[in-house]
Amino acid sequence: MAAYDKLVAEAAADYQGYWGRLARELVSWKKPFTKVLNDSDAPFFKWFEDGTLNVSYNCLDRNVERGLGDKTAIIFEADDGKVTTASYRQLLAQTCRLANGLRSLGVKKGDRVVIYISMSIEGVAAMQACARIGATHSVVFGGFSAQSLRDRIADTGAVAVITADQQVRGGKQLPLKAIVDEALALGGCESVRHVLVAKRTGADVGFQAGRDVWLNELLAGQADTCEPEWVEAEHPLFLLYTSGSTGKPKGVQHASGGYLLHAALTTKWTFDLKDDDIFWCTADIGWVTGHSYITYGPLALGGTEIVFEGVPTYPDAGRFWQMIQKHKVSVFYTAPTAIRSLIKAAEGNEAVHPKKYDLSSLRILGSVGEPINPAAWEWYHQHIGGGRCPIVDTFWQTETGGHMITPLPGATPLVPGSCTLPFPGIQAAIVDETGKDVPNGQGGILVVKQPWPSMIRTIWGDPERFKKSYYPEDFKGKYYLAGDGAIRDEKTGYFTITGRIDDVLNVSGHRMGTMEIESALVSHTELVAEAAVVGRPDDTTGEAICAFVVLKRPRPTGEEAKKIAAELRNWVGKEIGPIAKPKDIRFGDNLPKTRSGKIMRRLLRSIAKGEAITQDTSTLENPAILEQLAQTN
Ligand code: 6R9
Repeated sequence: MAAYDKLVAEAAADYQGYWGRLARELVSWKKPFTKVLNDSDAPFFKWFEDGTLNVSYNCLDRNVERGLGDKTAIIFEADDGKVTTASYRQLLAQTCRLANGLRSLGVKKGDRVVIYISMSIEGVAAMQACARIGATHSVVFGGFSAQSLRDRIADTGAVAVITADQQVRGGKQLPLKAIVDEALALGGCESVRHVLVAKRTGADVGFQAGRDVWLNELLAGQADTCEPEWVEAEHPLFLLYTSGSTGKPKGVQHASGGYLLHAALTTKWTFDLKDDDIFWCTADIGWVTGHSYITYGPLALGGTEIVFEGVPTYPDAGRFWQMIQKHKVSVFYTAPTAIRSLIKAAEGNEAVHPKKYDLSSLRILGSVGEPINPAAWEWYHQHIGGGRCPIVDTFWQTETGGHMITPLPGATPLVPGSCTLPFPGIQAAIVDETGKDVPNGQGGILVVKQPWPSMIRTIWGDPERFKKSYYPEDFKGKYYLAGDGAIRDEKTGYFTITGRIDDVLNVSGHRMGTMEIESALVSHTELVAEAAVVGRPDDTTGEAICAFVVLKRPRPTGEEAKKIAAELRNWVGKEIGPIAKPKDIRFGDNLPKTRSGKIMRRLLRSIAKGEAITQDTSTLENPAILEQLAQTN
């Protein structure tokens, strides 16, 4: 902790000097920067702006040049357990061939490329290849529907899509290319000139000559060296879509230099990554955690990591523990929702209990995506970490690029359920609605008072929305608003995140906007008149999605209600993706509204939880509806 305090003091005394020093130590620059931060156009901050670099050079070539060419970069385990590895030299060659292939198709610096592929070495190489030629990638999680994929392709104006014939998860073959075809057929994606298709299963898929290209054929003719495109530090490395409280998902834009710095630095300090570690982050590359702690951070440091195609419950719920044993994983990073479901599975079935496995290789455990409840924390600590391994509970967001509040392992004294203290250099604080600091022990709104290198640069194509969402006038446009509530412990100053303060739900660690799900429901124009979506606590998934729906026909009951609920669930699955399917759907003649016509969501939240309504309902236009909604189910 003395070292931690020293770093915090260094950042406090000379903020720019601190970040400048780290950017020189961790990132290799083609042209060194002379200026650390440019805040003249706040909140559009620029970091290291006159420096140039290439992110893929930093993650690959640099390690080969350091003598790590034969070191394993990626240990890939397929759904069926088959293992393939790639050394740094091999990953560099694969990335270069793909980068050359993209260039041969006319893809160049500044173009956007959408990647819709499952967990694979190809997926990581595709991201690295985009970075190599200065194309901005936007990875779309393989669980999103054709409609969601279309929206993202259209918003980015991508010139190419990289995908695979199929994906394999939990023993099942699922479509990828067919969904890309469907997405492109929906229209609005005329910018797409090419679809690159990797062969995963060899399944028969549609092929449009001229547009579609088999990846293996494209790569066969390419050289395995490729001159990197040296880009300015602020060049957009990627766009990643995430849910906000209103409107459609927003394309969070990240820069190259500052992002790479924080991805590398947090991997180094939060995970204490050492040369002989086997690091495993179980996230998907479709989420920000997969970007920072699979594709970029560990590779920038020359680490060895696992990339896993499958799911934690196949062939059984011992899969994670079996893989930790098999690959001698030393640093393991996963989500509370996975831990909770594996606790349930282990309690129900001795055979998949972690005690059946040798987990002695582990030295550090991590948690991300949602608050970890103390009971899950204790189980993780005892049964997975053998009571020996520190747990780093890392709070951060798509927008922050890397860890913001987290313990440093072995240093920070741990408290279950608390993400403890800000990462050195991050000015996290808790304020009230007017932006005034609140004293410890009193909850408030989580903000970050100073810009940091890996922060979101803008929302793609919508700078006004960026300003409004993250630098609202309430705080005089000065502080970054995370969208979470938090409280600091009176004695230790430790942070505990109390959850989102906006209309964003966190279901199994996935961010879902209630408005997005409502729009999907009401887009079923034949059936649905009106819909309101709220969250309720769930033991396994953290939060569960509850939809209150008014149909264009009389309120259904019994079997008919079940049938329509199933139809609407599938509809939402098709519109957004299976992760957005409501767990509960209740039908009403109406929704509780104020006299001015506003839906009173806080009442719906109480009903969804099964709580008695204690709130003031005097402004309600139609109080009788509450009883009806409470009865349904
Ligand atoms: C990395 C990631 C961000 C939201 C965030 C917060 C929640 C993430 C957390 C946590 C409590 C943690 N969250 N980590 N809450 N403790 N350790 O998850 O990004 O998908 O953008 O979600 O997730 O609510 O605002 P993203």
